[in-house]
Amino acid sequence: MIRDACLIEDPTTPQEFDVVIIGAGAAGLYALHRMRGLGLSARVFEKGDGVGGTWFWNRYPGARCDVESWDYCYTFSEELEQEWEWTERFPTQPELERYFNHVADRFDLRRDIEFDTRVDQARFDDDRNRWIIRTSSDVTVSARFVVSAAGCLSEVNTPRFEGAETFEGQQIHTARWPKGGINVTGMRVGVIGTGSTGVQAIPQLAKQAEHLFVFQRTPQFAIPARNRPIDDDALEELKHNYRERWELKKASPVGMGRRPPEVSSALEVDEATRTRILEDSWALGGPGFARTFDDVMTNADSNQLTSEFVQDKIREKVEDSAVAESLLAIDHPLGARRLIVEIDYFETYNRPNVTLVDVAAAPIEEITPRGLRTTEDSYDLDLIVYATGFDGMTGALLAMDIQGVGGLPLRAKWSDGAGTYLGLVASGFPNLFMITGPGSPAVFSNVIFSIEQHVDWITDCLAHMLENNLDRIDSDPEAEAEWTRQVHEIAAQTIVGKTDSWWTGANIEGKPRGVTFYLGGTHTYREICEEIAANGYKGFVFQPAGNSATV
Ligand code: N01
Repeated sequence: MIRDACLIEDPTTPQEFDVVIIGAGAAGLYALHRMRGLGLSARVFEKGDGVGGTWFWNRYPGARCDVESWDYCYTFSEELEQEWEWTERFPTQPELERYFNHVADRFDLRRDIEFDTRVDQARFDDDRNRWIIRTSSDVTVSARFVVSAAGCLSEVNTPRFEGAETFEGQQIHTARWPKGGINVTGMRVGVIGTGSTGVQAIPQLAKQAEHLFVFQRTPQFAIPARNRPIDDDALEELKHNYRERWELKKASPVGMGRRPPEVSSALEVDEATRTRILEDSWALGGPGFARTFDDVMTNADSNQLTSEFVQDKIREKVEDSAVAESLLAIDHPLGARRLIVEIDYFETYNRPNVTLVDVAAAPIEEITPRGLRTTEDSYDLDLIVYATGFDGMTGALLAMDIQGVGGLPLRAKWSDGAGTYLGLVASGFPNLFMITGPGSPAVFSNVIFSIEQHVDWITDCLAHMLENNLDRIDSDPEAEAEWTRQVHEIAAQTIVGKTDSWWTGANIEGKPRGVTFYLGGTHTYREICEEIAANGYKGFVFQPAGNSATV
């Protein structure tokens, strides 16, 4: 345990911990487990009343993960892998919430988690090398280290529409869906937003609502999930293959246990072979479609051939040709926005109780007491669903008042864009680690696999500090500037960022634009992180205990 760590019960003195962890989602739970393993005292603050993060909050109808269950799970415990039984290829929100609850119980994590408690402020005390953390319960604690596991898609984005406060029905963001659900039977429901969330919720809401209006601003590519139950034989095979899959994930650019594509470019094969490969990939379904060929994300011609294939497939599913064309008026290459994985989405527009409203052509003007008005028409509604996404990557971090050395607010440091070293630390904010922070691969990968890699790296780094009696870690500003430059340079070589979306920060008014993901691949990222640690944590600056000199 670090020298001065102790729990002080005197209410006038802040409780002291070695580590404060923000959030009890996939990242926070694993971080707590590993910090305990180092013998550190840790406290997790979680604003919800349960564990699971994304899978605690996103309870909207149809919510499920679009990474396969056998990849979207922890790998740190073989016992956990063997005892947990996934039931579907793409797990639902309730199944994932059960999984994270099981993990919390199995590893006895709850006793160090304070639920219903938000971190409002974290201030670095330069003299003592400690963070002073204030929570929404007006409690102040101090910690040597802070690990933010606040999530990269947790700060909701609810656009402000004129008149929203006058609406007499119910309005709700998808990530705030109530635990008991909403019975939409007999309701006229309006959904704003057709990203991954809207596309999952729309088919489910359509089954119950009297009428569903979908307000679509930007049509997007979506690939069929081809979800299926996992039978006993498949489960046995899965359990048998977890280790082999782990090796595949480690070698994969997106941390998934798939084999690399059959051919690297759509352009290197004749048309018949290309069509056969695309048909096979379409039949397989799921997010792997974006990697049907290696160069879909980098070569415009390869991308166009793949995009046209998908558009033809979508056209076949929609009976009304005008509706089909509205769904297909896609203004970006496939993969330039997060590829959506769907179940019965396009077929839903063949239902008589579903209307697609093009709000790019006729924008939403206001919300009225009775519903919603566009520049062309009015819609009477009982429920408005905001499937309008999140302030991604930086939103949750900047929602807190984080102040580094000299009281510098993180908001000020990042006012022109988020600079970090490895997506793990930001210079001037010593002893603060970010899990899936801006500048890391984050959700551009199988995020739970990336989370494990981040947490393992942070744990090794803290072990190094304990062994060497080091009190403080910061990044060298030059190393940070160089990493951030590389992040932007690599992004510029791909189609990511070539169109507006949450990926570029364009969905949030006033947010600095730019891709904040490391797109060089999670396998490369992992190697870089390991190499930096092996080279004496190159690019980091440490301070020995009891000494203000840096090493
Ligand atoms: O959010 P989004 P999301 N007027 O930002 C529209 C992950 N995820 O929650 O594109 C009208 O993608 C907006 O329109 P436009 C995944 O990483 C994973 O769907 O800005 N419309 C868009 O259609 C995903 O990428 C899973 O023109 C407005 C929608 O709202 C990320 O979360 C499931 C508007 C927002 O789409 C975010 O997905 C769900 C306005 N004023 C999510 N403002 C799985 O694993 C916004 N919109 C399956």
